[in-house]
Parts: sequence; C-alpha cells; structure tokens
Amino acid sequence: MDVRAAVAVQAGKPLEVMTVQLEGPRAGEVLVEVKATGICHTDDFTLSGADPEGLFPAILGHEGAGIVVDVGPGVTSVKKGDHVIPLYTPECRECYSCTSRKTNLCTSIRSTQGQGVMPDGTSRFSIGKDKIHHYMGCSTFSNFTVLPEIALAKVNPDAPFDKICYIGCGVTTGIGAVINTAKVEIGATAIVFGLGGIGLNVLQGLRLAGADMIIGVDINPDRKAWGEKFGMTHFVNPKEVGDDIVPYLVNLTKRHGDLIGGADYTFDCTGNADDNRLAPAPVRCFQRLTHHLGVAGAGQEISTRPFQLVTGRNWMGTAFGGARGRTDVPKIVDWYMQGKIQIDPMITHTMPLEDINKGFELMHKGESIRGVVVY
Ligand code: NAD
Ligand code: AHE
Ligand code: ZN
Repeated sequence: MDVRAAVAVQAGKPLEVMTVQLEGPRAGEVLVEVKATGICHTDDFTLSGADPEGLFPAILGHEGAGIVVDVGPGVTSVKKGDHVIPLYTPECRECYSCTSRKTNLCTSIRSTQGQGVMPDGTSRFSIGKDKIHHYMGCSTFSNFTVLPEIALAKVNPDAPFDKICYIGCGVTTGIGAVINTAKVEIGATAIVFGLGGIGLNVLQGLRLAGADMIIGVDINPDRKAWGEKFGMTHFVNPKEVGDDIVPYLVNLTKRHGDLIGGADYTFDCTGNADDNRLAPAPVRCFQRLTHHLGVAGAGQEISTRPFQLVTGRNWMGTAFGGARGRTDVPKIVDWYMQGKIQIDPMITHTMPLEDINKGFELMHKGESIRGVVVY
C-alpha cells in the first residue's frame, strides 16, 4: 500500500516527505495506522549522523500512538481497532532478559531492530525496488507502519493520540527513571540536570514519588518556569553560580544540620556528554544513585574520579525508564487519564507531517518541549 512518510534520506539533511510503499504484516506482525507521533531528541541524534546504529535511508520516529488496522498470522494479543503505543523496547515475556526480571531491555529482536529490519531480516518499507530501513522497530514518521506484536502496548481507547504518543518515549523515560530504576522514596532529595522533554518528566516523577527537595539545573533560564510547573522546588543556573557548581549543590542540599550535604539521587538528562561527569559528584557518599539518561554519539565517553565510586556512589544508566512496555505503558496512560500525571502543557507544538522539519528546528532553538506530528 502507498503511505506518506518523512524519510531520512541522508545524515544531516532535512527529512523528505514522500509517498512510499508498505507491505502488509507477516506472521507475528501488526499493521498500525499512526495517528500522532512526538519528535524526540533521539530522532534528531540519529538524523545528525552521530548514532553508531544510524542507517539511511530510514523512516525515523519512535514516539507514536495509533490504531491496529490489520494483523498477520498468529497474532493474538491485539486485534483490529485496538488503540496501541509502539514500543522501541518490546516485551516478549519469553527471552532470558524478560524472564530474568532484572532488566526491561527485551533482547528477543534487538539485533534485527538495530539493523533496521523486521525480525525475519527484511524491511516492509520501500520506494520502488529500493528498501528503506525501519527505525528503533517503530518508524512512526509514517502514517502507517508495521511492528512485531510484542512491540505494541494496548491502551485505553478514550485516551487522545496527540498526547499519549509522548508516553511512547519521553514521559515513560522520565517518570520511569524515578519510579522503576531509582525507586525514589518519600522525603528524598534529588537533582535533575537538564529540564527538557525528559528532565521535566523526571521532575513530575519525583513529585509523584514524594521527594522533598527537587532541584532543577539548566543553563537555559526559561526552564525555571517550566520546572516549577512540574514540582521543582529549587532552580540553579550554572551560568549564574560560577564555574564550580558541585560545591554549590552540595551546600544547597545540606539537611538537618549536616556538615556535608549531597543529594540522594541525581538524574542527568542534558544529553550533553561533556558535562556528564558532574552528575555523580553532588551525590551523598553512601550507596546513593546517579542516573544517566542522555544518549551520546560514537566515540563520546563519560568519566569520573574513582573516588566517587569508592565512596559508595552508584552511577547507572536507564533506558525507557526501566519500563516493561506492554505491562507498564497502559498503566501510565491510565495515570494520565486519571490526572495523576500531566502531559498537555509539555506538548508545545503540533504540526502536520509536511511541517515535520519545522518541529526539528523548534527543538534546535530550544523553543519546544515536545513537538507532535498529528496525521
Ligand atoms: P532537551 O534538549 O529537550 O533537554 C536538554 C536540556 O538540558 C535543555 O533544557 C538544555 O538547556 C539542558 N542542558 C544542556 N547542557 C546542559 C548543562 N551542561 N547543564 C545544565 N543543563 C544543560 O533534550 P531531551 O529531549 O530532554 O533529551 C535529553 C537526552 O535524553 C537526549 O540525549 C535524548 O536523546 C535522551 N533520551 C534518552 C532516553 C533513554 O531511554 N535513556 C529516552 C529519550 C531521550
Ligand atoms: N543507537 C544508540 C543508542 C541509542 C539509545 O541509547 N537509545 C535508548 C533509547 S533513546 C530513546 O529516545 C535505548 O533504549 N537504548 C537501549 C537499546 O537497546 O538501544 C547507540 O549508541 O548505538
Ligand atoms: Zn525518544
């Protein structure tokens, strides 16, 4: 069938909106009509050419919501008409990773997903005779896409597509980092570096978890007002504090007559590998945690003094907020519908597919929190 897609033809070039061909679902696969998709920084990262797994041409997009229109042989967990959120982290519930219960990163189809193809090793997208790669197993920058059944979360059909698409990545990543990965407790102190589409969701996760002191750190002064909307209690702009922000933060987090302060948790959501070494330093020296969320290009590394770890700190990463997609994503949609979490204010811009490159420009200028394409 003919579908409309924004194709990443070449690294570093704007997406090209065109008609491409999509084959129907094979065994274990599902055809989804995508109703809305968020534009995440990771799409931009891959489009830039920095992603070691970046393939071109490809149909990017991994933050969607839509409706099942057809299913291939053997599909049992979703049916035509179901409302779904595509999962770049699937949940097969059978592989070693899923059954271990130690990680949310299902490994059953990770290798083919990283090669831009379906689990059988082929692509469903093409232009004439030329194949186009899938992306993160989702390719939501197309009005129709095909996914493996295990990469779909069935969600409340009353939930609005143009809002819940954000749960397909940013919302779940931020809130999940707090709830699933860090397991923040009531009364904790936390520092969030970077108050963008991910960091603001970490803030609302901390509020949900009952953290007392929630410090937001951002070099963009406009992010102070944004942070305050989502539970931030203190804002620090490193440009105003001077060169060494660590002692400032340690001092700010002194509690109960402490001589030495320090947060219980930090979350690095800057996506800026050059500054990532800051995150462990203002954490207290006993088994407390710093969480790394930003993705980084080929060759980039993060580092810290071993002293930071010798003194009991843990430095760990989290992908998709530690969420098991088919189990946890429907719950997060319900939290939104029940008013437990906010999404609407963070969707700052919506646009048709034809204007998707404007969405990327708004992101580059720091003007949007989330741009959403509505089909
Ligand atoms: P964003 O650009 O919207 O937000 C980043 C924020 O960090 C901005 O407000 C910016 O001003 C601030 N910032 C940059 N450098 C800073 C510094 N040195 N100190 C303080 N603040 C600084 O980006 P986003 O959409 O929130 O994404 C953040 C990162 O998370 C990206 O790398 C993205 O690819 C990644 N991400 C990871 C996952 C995951 O599963 N781990 C999921 C989604 C996105
Ligand atoms: N392809 C990159 C890694 C990109 C990455 O880390 N992706 C995150 C999700 S970011 C969503 O916006 C992720 O889930 N990683 C786990 C995984 O299995 O990809 C690279 O460095 O090669
Ligand atoms: Zn994302």
